[in-house]
Order: sequence, then C-alpha cells, then structure tokens
Amino acid sequence: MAMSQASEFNARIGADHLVPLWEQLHSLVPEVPPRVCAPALWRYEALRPHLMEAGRLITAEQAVRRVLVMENPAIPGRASITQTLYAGLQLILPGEVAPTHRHTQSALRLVLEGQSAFTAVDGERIPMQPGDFIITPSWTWHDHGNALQAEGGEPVVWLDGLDIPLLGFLGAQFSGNYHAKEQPVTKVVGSSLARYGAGLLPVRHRVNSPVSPLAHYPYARTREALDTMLRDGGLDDWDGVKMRYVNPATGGPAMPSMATFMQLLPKGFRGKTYRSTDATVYSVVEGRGQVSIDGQRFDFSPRDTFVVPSWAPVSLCAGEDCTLFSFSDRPLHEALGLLREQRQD
Ligand code: 1HN
Repeated sequence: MAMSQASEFNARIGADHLVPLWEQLHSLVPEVPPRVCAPALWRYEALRPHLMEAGRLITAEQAVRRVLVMENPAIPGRASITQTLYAGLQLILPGEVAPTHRHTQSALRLVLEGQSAFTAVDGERIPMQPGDFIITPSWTWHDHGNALQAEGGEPVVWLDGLDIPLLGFLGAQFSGNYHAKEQPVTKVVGSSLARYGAGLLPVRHRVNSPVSPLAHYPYARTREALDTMLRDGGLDDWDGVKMRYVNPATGGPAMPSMATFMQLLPKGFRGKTYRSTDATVYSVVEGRGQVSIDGQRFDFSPRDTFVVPSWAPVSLCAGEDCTLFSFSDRPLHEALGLLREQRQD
C-alpha cells in the first residue's frame, strides 16, 4: 500500500473510530515488557524537609491526608510509582487527626519514623512503631491520630502503598466519609495480633476472605525471624534472607492486590541479579547499601524509597546489615498465571 493511500485510508476509517491493527501490532504485544516506568530512588534526607514544610503549610485535617506522592519520573501526573501502584510519604504531627474515611483501594503502611501515632482500622487502634507493617484493607474505615506534644507526641512519618492506578484502570473506585472525625474504638489494643498473630486462630474462625484478619505485623518480630533464619542457613544468593508477609488463615498475601516482603542483607552481601514481571517498590528500613537497577546504580540509606520496574534486572549489595521492605502487585500476576521470574547466575 502506498503511503498516501494508507494515510487517506486511515483518515477515512478514523472518522468511524477505527484504526488499522497492523500499524501497532508490535507495540500491543511486545516481546518483553516495555520500559514504561523508570528506575528511581527518593532519598529520605532530601524528601523529609519538604514533608516537614508541608506540615507547616497545611494541617492533616485540612489535607485529609498530608502526603507527598512519589511519582515515577517516566509517568508524571498519574500519581503512580509503577503502572499499577501508588506510593507516598505521610506526615502526622502531634495532636493531629486524619479523619475517618474508607475506599475500595487497599492501603499498606510501613512506619518510617516516630513512635507516638496510631492508625485505627475498623474499630481497632494500632500503635505504629518504626518498621511496623500495617494493612488497611479495601473498604475498611480508617483514621490516623497522634499523641499531644505534652504527652510525648512527635512527628510520625510512614510510607503508604495503595493500588490506586490499578483500581482506576478497573473502574472500581468508591469512597465515603464517616460521619465523625474519629471512629469509635470497639476493640482492645493488640486485638488483631492476639487473635491472628500468635500462631493461633480463634477456634471457629472460618476463612471466607482473601484479606488477612491480622492487621499489624510488628517489626520487632519480623526482625527477629530474619535474624534467626540467617543464623539457620537461610541466606539466598539473590535475595539474602527474604520473607513474605502472609494472611495467617490462608498463607496468601495480606491483601489480594499487593504482596509485601521483608529481607535481610548481611553486611558485605553482594546479591546476584534477578528480575520479575512484578514492578516492585522498596523501602529501606535499616542499613546502607547499593542497588543496581537495569544497569543504573543507586546508593541507599535508611528510609529511602526505590522502585524496580517490571522485568528490570536488579541486584542488591549491603555495606552494613540491611533490612528492606518491599511491595508489588505480585498476587495479580500469580492469579492470572503471568508471574515470570529469572535468577541469573
Ligand atoms: C488514603 O486514604 C491514605 O488513609 C493515604 O492514610 C493515602 C492516597 C490516595 C487516596 C487515599 C490514608 C491515600 C489515601
């Protein structure tokens, strides 16, 4: 077909909202995942002053959620750190309340600094300690609070991970506000941990949900498990010692759309190269090291966030004992039979 003939044809069928497949077939079904997202790292040291400035500009209540969103530099304007996931750092100051609401988007929290805040999820107040992983499942009422300064309140910062871009793609977004700022507390502190986080389940607990009944995964326990596993020969050449957070009733992920992990890299660890189809967001809990993503090297320090795009080769090195939290949309890849991983020698 001559070029002028093709463009004349395209214009004519375009008027009827038709396009020729043959001009885009290759990009619609690429041989390997295309590089839509870029590797990127956000240094906490650089980000923190902006977050504290936001704390002077707007209250948590005015903002509803006082968050700086980490946007993937290759896809700006979409509040996305990967094609399916959102990540941001949230600040709550002493005495503040982030009001109660709910939405169909699932949220995860990883506490970065400060000890005086709590998040309330469906009637349970969960105290937040650095390194703790806490879930806010789809459609659960949630609000956050912090102690008054006179009672030991300090600025508290955490990482939020949500499946916002994914739900936008699916057209499955709903949200609503609670009629009061704070929801009533109906459970004792430690309720979810006692019922579901002690290697026990209430005797008549029946599994009918892909959402973990355990909402709080304290760092102290995670850290101890990793440390013991390291001494027990659990070191992997690619991952270090890597564990996944589970729904204790099913062995599946804590929430159906996002998998979460914590890994320990002992000082001097030089990891082999790995890649997988699930683009992954990392948050450094402890230690300094280096990550190479698609040939780009980044030094990382505690509380830094970095993102590894889909199918990008990644390797990790630790200058000190490091612990890294990470999350991805892996459960979806698994459910659809699409997860591919490659471990290079
Ligand atoms: C949200 O509800 C929270 O509850 C954090 O802390 C970040 C980003 C977009 C939409 C809702 C929270 C959010 C969010």
